[in-house]
Formats: sequence, structure tokens, C-alpha cells
Amino acid sequence: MIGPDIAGIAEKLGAAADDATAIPQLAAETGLDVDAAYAVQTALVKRRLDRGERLVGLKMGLTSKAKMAQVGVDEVIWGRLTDVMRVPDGGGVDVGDFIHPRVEPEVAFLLDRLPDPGEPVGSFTRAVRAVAPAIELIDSRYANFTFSLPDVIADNTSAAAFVVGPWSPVPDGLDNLGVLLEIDGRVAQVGSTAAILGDPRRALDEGLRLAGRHGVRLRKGWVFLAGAATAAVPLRPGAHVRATVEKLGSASMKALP
Ligand code: OOG
Ligand code: MG
Repeated sequence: MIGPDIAGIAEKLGAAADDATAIPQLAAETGLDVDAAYAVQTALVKRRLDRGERLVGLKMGLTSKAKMAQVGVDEVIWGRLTDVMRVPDGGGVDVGDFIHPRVEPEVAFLLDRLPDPGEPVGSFTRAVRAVAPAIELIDSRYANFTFSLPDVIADNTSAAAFVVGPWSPVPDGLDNLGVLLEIDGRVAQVGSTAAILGDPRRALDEGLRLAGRHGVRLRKGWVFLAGAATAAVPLRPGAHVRATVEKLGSASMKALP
């Protein structure tokens, strides 16, 4: 049997992102399963690397019930971050560069000494040098921000841009910190880091395990996004966005008018 056209699907998704134009879902029609979807993601990210982008991190998706419920997919997923996706703290994006961007509050880890493939994290403070509040801008390439599990995996888990706030040393507890997403100074989402797999440190175990299954090794110096604690909110032109995590401070960005 001839399998799905991995390169062709990656090209469609890449062009949709480049042109900021939504496409129909394609997993059902092309017979894409989860493994083939990660192969598409690899090809899609390679397309970026081939034009000079650098891998700078890994992001987890759907690590909270709020996110799973919002998109109707209930499996933890992971995707890749490149340097071009990074927006400086306080920086701006143009909504026109995206299809239907949403923002969500995240916790970022700065990776340090990681275990060998297949080994558990062991000491979190050895594996993670610092933590920071962060904002992820997600932008599904599928019409109506609607997708199946293999669809969203193939689409690099909707990754589009991210902002990392100031790094702090790892605090004693990360498992029950208040999380706030503000738009133009008004509270848009409230949550707790406990929503992230019970403790965001678990997201790193999951990331190592799930990415390791596909032969992907996390690297020292990479940024790791543990997944949003709350649902995501549409990003409108001119909006000022701030994500605050108790004890860690805030990350912010704005959308150009
Ligand atoms: C998929 C990406 C999910 C998160 O933090 O849960 C994600 C999506 O919601 O489009 O990044
Ligand atoms: Mg996210």
C-alpha cells in the first residue's frame, strides 16, 4: 500500500503558514495516523530549517484540560520552535502575518543537563537552569481552528510565535502558581500551573518521552514550553497581551494596530 504523501502534505501546510491562508483538514482524507503526522511535522520544520531557521526549542500542547476541551483533542502533543518564531519580550507582531492567531499563557523552561535518551528526568533542577513566564501565539493552519489529533500534530501543533519573559532560578514549587492572561489590562483568563499535568515539571518528562519516541533529543540551551494552563484567546489588532505567573513575573507583547 502506498502511504500518505508526507512531503506534499508538509508543503501544503508550509504554504498555508507562509500565505496566512487556511486550508481544509487533511488527515482523514490522506489516511494520516499519528506517526505519519509527526513525519509531516518533521518535513514541515525541515522546510523552515532549509531556509535558514534554527531549532531553538520544543513546545508541549494539550497538557491541560482547559486546552483539550477548547480544541476537542485529548492527547498530549509536542512541536518544534525555531528562532524566527521568537518575539522579544514586549515586542510586536502583525496580526496580518497569521490566519486566526490566539494567545495563551505558558511556563517556559531553559534546558540544561538532560538525561540520556530513554532515561527519566531525575533531578529537575539539573535538567532545567531557569524558568520564565511566557506567551505562546498559536495559529492553526486549518479552517475554523478545527482539527483532529493527526491534523494538529502535522501542523507543528499550531506553533507560530512565542515570547519568553525574564528568567528566574527554579523556585521550590512550580505546581500551584497563579496564572493570569490579560488583554489591554483586562483579565481574559485565570488559572494555575496545577492545570498543566498536575505540575508543569511533568511536561518535561512527557516531552522527553514523547519526542524521544520519534528520535528527537532535547538540547541544552533550548526553550521548553510546558503547555498552556488556560484556554487560548483570539489576538486582535492593537491588543496588548500580558501573561503573569505567580513568583515568576510577566511576559508581554502587542499586536500592531
Ligand atoms: C494546539 C496547540 C496546543 C497548548 O499549549 O496546549 C498548545 C492548539 O491549541 O491549536 O500549544
Ligand atoms: Mg501552547
